Amino acid sequence: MNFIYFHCFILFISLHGVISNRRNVLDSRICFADGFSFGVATASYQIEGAWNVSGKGEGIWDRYTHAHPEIVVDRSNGDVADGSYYKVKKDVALLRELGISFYRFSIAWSRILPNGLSNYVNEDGIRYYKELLAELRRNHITPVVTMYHFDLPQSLQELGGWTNPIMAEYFVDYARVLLDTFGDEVKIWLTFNEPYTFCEDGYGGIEAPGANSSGFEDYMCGHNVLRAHGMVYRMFDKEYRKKIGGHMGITLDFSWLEPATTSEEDQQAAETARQFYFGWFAHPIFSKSGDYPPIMRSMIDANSKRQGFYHSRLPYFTPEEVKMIRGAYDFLGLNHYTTYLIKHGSRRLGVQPSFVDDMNVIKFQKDEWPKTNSSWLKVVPWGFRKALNWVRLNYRNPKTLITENGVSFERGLRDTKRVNYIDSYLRALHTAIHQDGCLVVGYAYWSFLDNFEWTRGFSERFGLFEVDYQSPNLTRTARLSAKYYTNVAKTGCLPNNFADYTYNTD
Ligand code: GBH
Repeated sequence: MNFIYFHCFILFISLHGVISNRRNVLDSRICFADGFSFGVATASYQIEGAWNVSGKGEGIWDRYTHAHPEIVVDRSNGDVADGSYYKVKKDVALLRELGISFYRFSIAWSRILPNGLSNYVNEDGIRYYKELLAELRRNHITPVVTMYHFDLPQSLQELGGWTNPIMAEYFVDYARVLLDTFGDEVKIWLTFNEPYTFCEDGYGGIEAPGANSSGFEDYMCGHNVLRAHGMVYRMFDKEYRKKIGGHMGITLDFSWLEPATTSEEDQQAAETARQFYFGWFAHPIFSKSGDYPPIMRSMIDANSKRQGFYHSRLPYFTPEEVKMIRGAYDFLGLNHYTTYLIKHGSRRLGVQPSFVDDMNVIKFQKDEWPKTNSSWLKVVPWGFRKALNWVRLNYRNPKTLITENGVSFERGLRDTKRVNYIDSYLRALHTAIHQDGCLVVGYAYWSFLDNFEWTRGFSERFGLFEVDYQSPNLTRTARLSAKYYTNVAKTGCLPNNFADYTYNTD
């Protein structure tokens, strides 16, 4: 067993025990198990910049932000972003300072395959990620790599992007290049980040590629992404696992959805919403029976029929596909940020047809819940515990890695609100693990750095490190939360009071 494989083996199976004797018996702090891992997360388009440098092909977010600057609140784009493409050494030094044990980042498909296809591989793209991996290795930080975080090569979008079934084959080819090239170094893989988000917001809405075709193209996208995920997992299992080892999962976003009232109708509506928002992608992969959630199947079939369609707008898997996709995971990557309330909807919600109309629920948040700098994100830590338990009960307690949890606040280094957010969510997570028995092996904070927040541009800041976008070298400065998180990562414990890590940020 080589070092890296051993490292991952420990991370996932026996829970890597680098930090031992963290506490004595009199210590009243809340502590995670010795093997529990802390990390931070980023994504290629949001931090790299260098959008057209050294052979990189155009991605859909390049095209979209250039053609439609008005779609981004501050009319910014990811052309330069955090310039992480040029700052491998600097960024890894900061990661090391954080004391974390893993770093989750994504690979830009069009940096590796500029046209999206496997016949031409861009050597400089390979060089960049190899350099990053080597630097992480030197610093004993385990890479967790996402193959796809929203940035499809533009050339593939011209073919219809994820609405085209052939995209699954092209994704398999891309994954093969990644496994062949980086498989020796990377042992923890995520195929996709948040298919719900890029299928619903991208194909059902106005994020890139901005198809705005909810109730149709969102379902086509989801269908092909699920097929693509299953195909890559089976290829990994058959051709790579024995040879190079490793673990493969998928990252899904799960906001907790709580019934607005105790009425039977609202309880039912909240469960339907969970099946639509989360079960859409989780049920085919993680449930015992596989395929789409039965409630999603029946509601969309019935709605389609009522609307005069001969075929359901939600495509059908073949029995072979159901089998291929079911169980296609070694672990679940879970993103969790916030909670919503759900009320039963009275028919005809918004545009018809649409995802929201098919689901027939009303989603909102409570005014009293603490606000953040993102309109969709309220601080509701108890929802984290509920979401984790719902996963445990519905999908036979899968091994889970929290691949994102985080919050945006205003600029500034004394971000006590962020410290409070992380601390309260980590407490909820601790309860879910130690009282409820959820099998969670690690936690990544989103994000390592302030970055390009899609249609919110640079106006929403999620970073443990602040980035000064006015300074020519995009200076990174640790916030108070970086110090707090360093303490947590190094001790495995939540400090009893914030004075434990108070530090002068001036
Ligand atoms: C994550 O998604 C993404 O994985 C990550 O790239 C991103 O940086 C991070 O969130 C923080 O934003 O604008 O009101 O229509 C979390 C799920 C889905 C939440 C899209 C925000 C848009 C809400 N996100 N959603 S709104």
